[in-house]
Amino acid sequence: MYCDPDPKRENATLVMLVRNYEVDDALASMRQIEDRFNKRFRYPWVFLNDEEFTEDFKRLTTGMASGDTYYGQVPAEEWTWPEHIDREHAHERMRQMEADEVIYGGSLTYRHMCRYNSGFFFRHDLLNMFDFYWRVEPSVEFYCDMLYDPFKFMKDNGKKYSFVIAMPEYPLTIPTLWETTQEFARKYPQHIAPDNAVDFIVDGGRGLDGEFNSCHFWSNFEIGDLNFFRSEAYLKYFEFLDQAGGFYYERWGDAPVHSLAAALLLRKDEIHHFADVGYKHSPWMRCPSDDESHFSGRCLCNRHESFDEHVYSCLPRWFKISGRSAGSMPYHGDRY
Ligand SMILES: Nc1nc2c(ncn2[C@@H]2O[C@H](COP(=O)(O)OP(=O)(O)OP(=O)(O)O)[C@@H](O)[C@H]2O)c(=O)[nH]1
Ligand SMILES: [Mg+2]
Repeated sequence: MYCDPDPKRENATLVMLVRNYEVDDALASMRQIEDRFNKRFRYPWVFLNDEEFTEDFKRLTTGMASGDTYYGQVPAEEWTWPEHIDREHAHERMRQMEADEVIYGGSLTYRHMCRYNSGFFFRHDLLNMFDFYWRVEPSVEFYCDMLYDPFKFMKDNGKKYSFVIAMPEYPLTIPTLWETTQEFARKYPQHIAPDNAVDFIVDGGRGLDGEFNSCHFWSNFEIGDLNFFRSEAYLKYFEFLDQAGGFYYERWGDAPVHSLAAALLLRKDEIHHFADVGYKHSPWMRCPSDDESHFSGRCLCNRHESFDEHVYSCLPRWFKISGRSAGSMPYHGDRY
């Protein structure tokens, strides 16, 4: 158990999986989160890497952090293909996906990364001591001050997963992810939550029998409850997917995996859309649409260029099933 010296803080951390050579991009993300939020709270940062962090990386990122910093290496056995994967077949599929110009279609390390983010990051030794995490990637941008503690908001409101951007996944990366998920749901109905968000991922009210509409939460931003990922339901789901082999024979991303899990294993009221966060992970940005965020000077972004307005945004589906609307800004508790 992580023993936080400040009782005002939640048992939570910022976390970044990152390579040494991405240090400048990591610092750029950190600077923004520190300025917009963390300098008032001083939450710790956990950095994870499949290789050892360099002294330079550690010194620079520790210098940028207002809270404590921790550096961990991913266990080698969690960053490789599992035994049951037919490597020759996987290589063949990778060559094919590369020829089909699927983004990262030919990359093995990208697959290791997606599998790691799907099944392991939340049980790394350094994260075992925390309840909540905020995932940060290198080179992301935050356009708005966050004047309250989102971890406290999550905890006080029973939220277990959250997002800012939702869009369709590229179907060529996940040809059999949905049928594998349907199989899981048939085999383990006890893990499917009542009042879940299946209507976000399947159109027309057809539930688990329908087709996946490819909508997923863009997981490069996530604030979530680590105990959800460490739950029996999620671990069973990950294990089931891992056995099916799609992390390697296809190119299942952690975003659709986390999203399908959140949509089916959680109640929909346990998922939160942070409507007040302005955020960019290239090439897409989104910006709060309400007047107050702009007239107060809290945000600096063009709401008319927001991905929320894009025809590909899945946010309207979320609003439909959650009963929220673009302008509604839920109460977020105390400001500091
Ligand atoms: N340590 C380590 N981190 C990685 C590796 N590959 C990706 N990551 C990290 O995993 C996260 C996701 O990888 P990205 O390359 O950003 O993947 P993406 O967001 O789908 O694609 P782009 O950002 O558009 O390139 C980022 O935080 C990366 O820094 C790797 O081989 N080693
Ligand atoms: Mg990225």
